[in-house]
Amino acid sequence: MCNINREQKLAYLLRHDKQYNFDIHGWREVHDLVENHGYTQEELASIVKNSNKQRFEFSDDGLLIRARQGHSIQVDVALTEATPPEYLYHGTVVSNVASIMEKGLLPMNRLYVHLSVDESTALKVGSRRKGGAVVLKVAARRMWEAGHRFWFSRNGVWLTKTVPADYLIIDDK
Ligand code: HQG
Repeated sequence: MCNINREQKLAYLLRHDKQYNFDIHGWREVHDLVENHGYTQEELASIVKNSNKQRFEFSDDGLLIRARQGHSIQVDVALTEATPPEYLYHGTVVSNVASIMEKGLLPMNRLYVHLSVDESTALKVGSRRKGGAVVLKVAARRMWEAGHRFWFSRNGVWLTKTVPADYLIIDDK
């Protein structure tokens, strides 16, 4: 069984912890999490295996662990650059929409804007926050054709640096 709070704490420790000196590829020593943050090897293995979004991975030798995406710290987690499908989706809340339609989608505290391959996933992302969820449709292929770069993480999240408002369509289903 995977305790969601322990997983969330791990997500923080692997994506946002400015106190730790991460390797440039985002790896943190398993030993550090065991010694200083109260995890056991078994608990970490269980979280990595059972994370519903497959957020984390171990190095081949099992000594290091990292998040696959979602960082605010500057790391290069070997994302795959790729040509996006015609449309990708971004889940947000009503109160952000006016600002987004003015300034475009910005990465805010993270390194990238996060996009989903389908509307239902984006709706779940938007529903994490209070306020009505809104799904924005992103004309991703048109952006790519205009020179914007896209990557995807090993757990299937699409990433780009910013999405100018011209490429956004409000899906009010
Ligand atoms: C919004 C979770 C106003 C943006 C999820 C979002 C995702 C703007 C918030 C992943 C804006 C940033 C990322 C603008 C963007 N004006 N608001 N110009 N541009 N925003 O958490 O995409 O469970 O950094 O719409 O499932 O919500 O952690 O990004 O509401 O995949 O693995 O600013 O985090 O994955 O919020 O979520 P976030 P996000 P995990």
